[in-house]
Amino acid sequence: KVKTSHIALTEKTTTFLTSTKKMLVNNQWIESEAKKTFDTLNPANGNVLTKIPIADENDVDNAVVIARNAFDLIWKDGIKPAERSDLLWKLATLIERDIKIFMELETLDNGKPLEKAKYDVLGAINHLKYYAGWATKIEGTTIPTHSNKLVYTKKEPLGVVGLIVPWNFPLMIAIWKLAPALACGNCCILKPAEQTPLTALYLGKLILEAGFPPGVVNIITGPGIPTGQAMSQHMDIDKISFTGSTLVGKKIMEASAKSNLKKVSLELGGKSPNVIFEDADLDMVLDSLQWSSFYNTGQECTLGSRIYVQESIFEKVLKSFKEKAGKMTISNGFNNPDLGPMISEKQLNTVLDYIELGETEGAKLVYGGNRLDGDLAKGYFLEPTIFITKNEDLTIAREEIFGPVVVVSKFKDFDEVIKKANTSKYGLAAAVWTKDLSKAHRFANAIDAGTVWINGYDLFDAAVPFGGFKQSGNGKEMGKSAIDLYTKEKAVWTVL
Ligand code: TXE
Repeated sequence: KVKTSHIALTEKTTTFLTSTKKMLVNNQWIESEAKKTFDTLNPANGNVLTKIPIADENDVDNAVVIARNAFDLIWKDGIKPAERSDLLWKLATLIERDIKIFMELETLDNGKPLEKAKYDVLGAINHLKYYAGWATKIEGTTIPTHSNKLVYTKKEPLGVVGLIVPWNFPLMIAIWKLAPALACGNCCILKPAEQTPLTALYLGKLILEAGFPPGVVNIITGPGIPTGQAMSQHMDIDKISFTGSTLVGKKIMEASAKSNLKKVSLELGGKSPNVIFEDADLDMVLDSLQWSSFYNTGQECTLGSRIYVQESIFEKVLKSFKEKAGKMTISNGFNNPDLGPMISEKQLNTVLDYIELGETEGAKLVYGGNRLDGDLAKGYFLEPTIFITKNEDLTIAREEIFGPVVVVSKFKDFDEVIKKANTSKYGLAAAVWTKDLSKAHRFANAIDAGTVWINGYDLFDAAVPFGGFKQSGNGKEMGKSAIDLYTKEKAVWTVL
């Protein structure tokens, strides 16, 4: 039973929540063949929101056959780039119309504060509009070789692409993948995370309303095993685009190698350094630090989870950081707090285990560390948590925790902090705070990370490539780079 009585949901959200959830394949709503389902929960109180189908190998296979036919028969040659562009723009305007419903569903399913869910939906809309522009601008080149040869290149769609999405930004990351994949002319099989399937399924309704031809966008649901695994092992999926854990990213690459060598792009974990030099504008730093450390209850791949502060300002920064953390509000996302719950009991327990380990390994817990009780006891709420340490080898300083937990440490000078910052196996993002722009750019050169922010944090735009180095993944989403992720380049030689 859906318990939402204390929340005034819009009527459309309630109707959607109480309807039977099916998967979208060939523009039809279908159950899984085996009729198995799982529950999706509200992390603010642990209540079951609704039942969701589990797609097994057969269901995945069925979706692939449909997507392949749609690609061969309709989408590949029968639709002009300008029509793809129109469809993407139309989808963006439909999401705009239903923004409140998306926000409510995201808050129910993921727990995030309603106003923060709005940023995600706006991000999704911007992405669709940006890639609607790209659909008509995917061009090849002509290459001079010999005077009696004409050589040109074409960028062709890959065919059928599988898009596997995590639960931390469910709609937004789905669109980060769907928008460029469709702009490039692929047919898609989208699998949302099992924790947060609702916005993807609602999106399916708008896919139909926008008028996408049957089989072009298919949305199937289920856990990593069997659903995601069946996708990554499938012999007729041309590419998997994945965002999630490094562990699963490796499994997907392995499955690709063992099946059809499908292309794989991966956006994985991080342990991003946030470096504060003594000549930084401290007001700017301190306005940002609580958000770069705890945004989305720390469930963010770019989280600035390793904070390095130059020794002369260490105490001052730490004092103010603790005060700001202490003022952050924590509550059900519908109350618009700073921080909502964590996604699940499992994730909460993982993070609590890291906190315990941090203390046993000798880091000093200077703020937080506790699950919230009282009115919030049924949900998965955790205090923002700050450790300090001198030891870079601690587990909590090396591994991605994926919760509101940061480790702060001191550094003396530029060379020391670069060395420390670059020790990580991850290389997703990094930030540097200083008024000395020459130093900032030397930092940007020296740091091994796919994104560097100077005097800011978590800046994103549909036009700017995003993706990690080292074990944070491969391939760049967003911007022009995503066009390369969803196309293959063909060279054509002509003897004149
Ligand atoms: O991720 P999973 P989980 C990291 C973060 C977090 C950890 C575990 O450190 O603590 O991962 O989270 C699908 N084949 N990130 O367990 O399992 C799954 O159904 C194919 C970082 O939730 O990687 C879901 O759709 N697919 C991150 C998606 O993979 C599989 C975001 C992500 O789930 C699969 C989330 C399999 N064998 C977690 N197993 C980021 N980069 O932002 C699971 N999946």
